[in-house]
Amino acid sequence: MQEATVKVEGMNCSKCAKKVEGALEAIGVEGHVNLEEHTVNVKYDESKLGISDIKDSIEGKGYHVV
Ligand SMILES: [Cu+2]
Repeated sequence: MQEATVKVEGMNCSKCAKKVEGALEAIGVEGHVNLEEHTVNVKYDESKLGISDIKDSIEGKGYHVV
């Protein structure tokens, strides 16, 4: 398992957090949003996907990965 923290712009409420976490869950990533820090902590299997897939799934929900 690989762990990383990504900085995401545009998340401002718990609904945003749920949307991002749900999108990550759908690709098999355990995500935890920190709304104050504007970050998402992710845990993922690096043999199955990479950080670019994580960025794509977050951006697919309309948020910007910095
Ligand atoms: Cu929101």
